[in-house]
Amino acid sequence: MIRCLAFLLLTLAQLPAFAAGESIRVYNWNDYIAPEVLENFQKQTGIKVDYHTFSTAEELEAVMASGEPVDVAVAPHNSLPQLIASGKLQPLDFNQLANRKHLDKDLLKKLAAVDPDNRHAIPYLWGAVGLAINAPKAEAAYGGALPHSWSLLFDPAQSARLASCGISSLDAPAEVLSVLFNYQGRSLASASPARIKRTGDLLVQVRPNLRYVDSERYIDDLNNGKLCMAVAWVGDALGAARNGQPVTFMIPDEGSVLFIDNLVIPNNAPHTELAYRFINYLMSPEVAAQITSETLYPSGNADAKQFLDPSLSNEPALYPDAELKRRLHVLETLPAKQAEVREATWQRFREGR
Ligand code: N2P
Repeated sequence: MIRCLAFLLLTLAQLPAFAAGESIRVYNWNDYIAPEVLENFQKQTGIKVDYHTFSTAEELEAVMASGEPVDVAVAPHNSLPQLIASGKLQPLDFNQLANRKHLDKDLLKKLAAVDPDNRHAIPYLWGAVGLAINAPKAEAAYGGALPHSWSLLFDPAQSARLASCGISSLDAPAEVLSVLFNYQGRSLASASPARIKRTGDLLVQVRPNLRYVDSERYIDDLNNGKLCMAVAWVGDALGAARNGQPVTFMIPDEGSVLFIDNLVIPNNAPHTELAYRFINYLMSPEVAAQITSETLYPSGNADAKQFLDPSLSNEPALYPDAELKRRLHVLETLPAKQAEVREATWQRFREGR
């Protein structure tokens, strides 16, 4: 009888701590996790993940504003000040995040500028914006070697030469406007609303040279050779190369922006305790490495590196060297008035009119 009871207790101890049927609702960017990570979490814990994706920061903002109950979301760093100020995020209980010790300290320091003391956000994946270039197609259309410059996009005469082989832009107003200001030798952070509007006019001027403005559609099109140049997030560009396309990820000489995407627990999360378990799972170095290997975005987890294939831990786009780091700046957060002008300008660009 005693032996039997001991066996039963042992068996119970090995079962997931949560009864089947519990679930959490998660919102993440498209193509931003390894599917087996979700499957393994569900298998190991019995917690079902009701997984949703979005492809623009604006979509996530709409979800957060709608009051829909969400347990875990992946929010860009430049959305954090507004989310925190409006009370949309829970301050984190670090005691429930044992794997927090693996996080990249430099990244935490950068994040503290938008989330004081790192109270609300856990860096998940990050990276640069650049140009994904299918060189054989682009050089043929351009008529020779390509300059290492954002002029390929922002100079209307240059982008017109590439229009026939297909250009696309991310639907990412903060990133693209910041890169354009930087290309012009100016800073978006200190720009007046009038200046933002004028700079937006330049974007509208090159719009006819672009096929579309979309942050998801370009992934397939790069993979199928249907575009020769795309404003891209690093992992999406490296993904096309992994799929055998002659696509390279170029960070032009003028430099570019960095984004940091973060795991957060919204204030209205119905299952906070399960949310912590999910976040802590994603923060284990092996799991973080699995995610980087699949998505090709650099990890917020410093200890993930040792679990990566050397082809990835030696990839400069994932682990930039000092020279590249100097040319990358963290995407700035704009005051509300400037952000409004940026959005209005962007509508015109996105729709192409
Ligand atoms: C991957 C999404 C990248 C997120 N498709 C950039 N913030």
